[in-house]
Amino acid sequence: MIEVDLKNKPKELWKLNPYGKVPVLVDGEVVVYESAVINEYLEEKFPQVPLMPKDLGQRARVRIWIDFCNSRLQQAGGDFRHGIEPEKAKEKLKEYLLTLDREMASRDYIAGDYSLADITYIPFFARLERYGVSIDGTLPHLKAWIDRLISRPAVRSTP
Ligand SMILES: N[C@@H](CCC(=O)N[C@@H](CS)C(=O)NCC(=O)O)C(=O)O
Repeated sequence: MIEVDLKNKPKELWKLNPYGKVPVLVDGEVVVYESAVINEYLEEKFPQVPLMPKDLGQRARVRIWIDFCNSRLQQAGGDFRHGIEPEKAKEKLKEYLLTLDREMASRDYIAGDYSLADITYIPFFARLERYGVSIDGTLPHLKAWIDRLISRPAVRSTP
């Protein structure tokens, strides 16, 4: 694993990813960027550890929740963090977290079994303070899901 100083990006990063962002996966000759695409690549490369359901409808559910994280939650969190209409971003964050709390009232994982959808939320949940978010007793189902995810050994052992 190569860590990159994002305030002083090396030229190599731009060669690998025209967006100049991390993460980037280099697998031999294959270069993959965009975390959702990296996750799908790893899913297809290592089918022995399935993180996508077989059922077509369930697969769509997984992708809907991946999209919710990337296009809504992460977007609002990023806006808050970078001071882009922060009040509006905070309202959006509250709305999205409430939606997730309601969803999680009836299940342990966001789209059935533990899947790529849950994994997509982990970086956000592991850094809630960055986004000015604290999860209190008003969002108990969301809190239980976050605890379930961040206490996984693979998550705990990730720096
Ligand atoms: N949609 C991209 C977003 C990647 C992203 O924003 N990465 C941040 C670090 S978490 C970054 O590289 N920021 C540096 C920059 O935007 O200049 C993904 O999911 O991979």
